Amino acid sequence: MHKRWNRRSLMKQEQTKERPRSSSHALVGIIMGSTSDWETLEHAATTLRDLGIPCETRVVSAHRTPDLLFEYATSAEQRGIEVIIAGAGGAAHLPGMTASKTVLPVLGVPVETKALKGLDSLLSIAQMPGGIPVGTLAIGKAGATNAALLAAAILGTKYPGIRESLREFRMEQTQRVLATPDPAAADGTPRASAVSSRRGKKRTRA
Ligand code: RP5
Repeated sequence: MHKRWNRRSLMKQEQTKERPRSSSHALVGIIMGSTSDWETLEHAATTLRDLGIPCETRVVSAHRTPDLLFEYATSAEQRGIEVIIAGAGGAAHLPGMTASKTVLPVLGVPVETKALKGLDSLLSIAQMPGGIPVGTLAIGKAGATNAALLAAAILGTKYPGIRESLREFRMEQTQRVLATPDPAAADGTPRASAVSSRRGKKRTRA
């Protein structure tokens, strides 16, 4: 029989573990199929660092080191990891195989490839069979950054401090966009209206 959870018992559980074990204890595990994927996955690591979320980074290849993949995925929960970000390119089996060996949320980042521009990675990661989900992000840098932000949102349901860091990040991002409403004005390029009004003045003088 399935155990029935109610909100009160869940909240009681959360009260006992609402803080990470220590400020440096990794909550997010970032794994990638190759050192060549670091160029992409470093954006996940940087974003987590900016949000103050401790993470660990490892090369774990589904094809070249399958035993290590199994060991990583099966021990992650016990080691205190709460979300796994897995990036891979081509026949990108790492996120799916990791998800098959843990109940932790796994976020997949398709790495852009030379041959197929990452479409191969995207489809390999996204097309999981029903029953083993991988939260699949966009190809490349945007996907890596968003994987970290999504990890923060997941952790934010448990850690209020992380939720507030994420809220602050979003507010700053909005402010940055609003601060530069006209990119032409910002880089010194004259605006179309200013150019046409100068032309109009010339015509008047002639
Ligand atoms: C995948 O093969 C890796 O995730 C990487 O994106 C790709 C190429 O790996 P390398 O040949 O650069 O090591 O398993």
